[in-house]
Amino acid sequence: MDKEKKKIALITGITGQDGSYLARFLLNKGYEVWGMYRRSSGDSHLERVEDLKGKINFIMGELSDYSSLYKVIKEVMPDEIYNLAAQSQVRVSFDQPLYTKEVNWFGVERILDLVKEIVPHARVYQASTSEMFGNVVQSPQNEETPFAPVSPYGEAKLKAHEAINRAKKEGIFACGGVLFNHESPKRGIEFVTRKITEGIVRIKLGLPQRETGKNFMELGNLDAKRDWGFAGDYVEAMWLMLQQDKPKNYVIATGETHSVREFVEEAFKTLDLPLTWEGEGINEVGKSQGEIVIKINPHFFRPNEINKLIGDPSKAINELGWKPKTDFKELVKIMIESDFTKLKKDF
Ligand code: NAP
Ligand code: G4F
Repeated sequence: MDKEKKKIALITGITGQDGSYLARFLLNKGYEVWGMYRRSSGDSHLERVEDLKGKINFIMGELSDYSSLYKVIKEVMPDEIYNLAAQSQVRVSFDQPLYTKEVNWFGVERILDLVKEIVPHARVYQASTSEMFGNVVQSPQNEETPFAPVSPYGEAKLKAHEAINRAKKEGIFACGGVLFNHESPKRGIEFVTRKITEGIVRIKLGLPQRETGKNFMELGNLDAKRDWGFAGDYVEAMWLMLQQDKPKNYVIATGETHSVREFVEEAFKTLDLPLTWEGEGINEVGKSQGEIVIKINPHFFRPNEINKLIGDPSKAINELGWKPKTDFKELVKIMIESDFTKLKKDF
């Protein structure tokens, strides 16, 4: 890319998992990258992007505040906007439904309104989600599958997705990437995959669990199935969507589904630890070398659960030339190795 004509990208949610991968990807593509972060009482939320200080521009902004978004967009004047910021935890959305809608739905309406006013040429990527499908019967899910969300998070994201479709009809280049679960060593510890890899490494090293201080992990529904990919692969798809001739929505997934139980089993295998299951329902336990290492805690169940998600990424493969590069086993290995290295250092 010509130095004088660097494209300007604005990433909201720069401090999150995807923001940190996408910023690196766009820097490599020669973009001038601006990352929007929100106010916090400390600096710790910047840890995923610590090494990007001096390489990208950081700008403070808040999705629930129109005037702050106005200032951000006016100052950055982006060519591409990647709206990754969100209250992204499904479980939390049941306890904070209105806040979740304020940020995940109205935040998107605010951005689209400002794009129309200030930068109508800008291309907009919206972080839509497989959570919008709910417990739909069609499997695997693709771009034609009807949406039927079962959580406030899914509902808010669907409203935002509809706003994106509306903006498209009004002439804005806006795309909704319907991304299935994607994970990495940078995944937040409150999501199940990272909770598992970090927790099992603690078991391997004989360290107490971070959450409970005890020697066993607590998990919720072991039988939910998700289509898990690697975040580093998925940010490329976000960028590709904004480089097309026409704005379209795409499903981004691996096309494989695994249960939480299978993720746990694979993680134990990766660390050469034995694992057996005993009991049923909330009394089920996971045992390793004679010790109980996993218990079920109903606190982690959801009022409404999605039992199985599996995506069909054919449209993205055919039209974007995108494909997932990291398979399930490799993903578990990458996450385990990273947690092992981190915890071993502090040990
Ligand atoms: P994440 O790690 O939870 O990051 C979310 C980001 O949003 C953080 O930077 C967070 O800032 C920021 N944020 C939250 N509320 C905000 C607000 N009110 N104003 C401004 N910023 C705010 O999520 P992720 O995994 O990177 O996911 C990125 C996006 O993709 C999210 O929109 C998520 O809903 C969506 N998505 C994710 C997946 C997945 O499997 N990862 C799948 C489909 C869709 P703090 O650091 O200050 O909290
Ligand atoms: O890791 P999770 O919390 O991810 P979830 O709910 O699927 O949401 C993630 O993926 C969505 C895409 O489909 C994104 F839109 C969203 O932002 C987020 O990134 O839970 C995965 C599964 C669920 O079925 C949950 O019930 O794991 C089950 N689970 C079992 N025990 C647990 C636990 N989930 C969490 N977080 N913690 C547990 O202890």
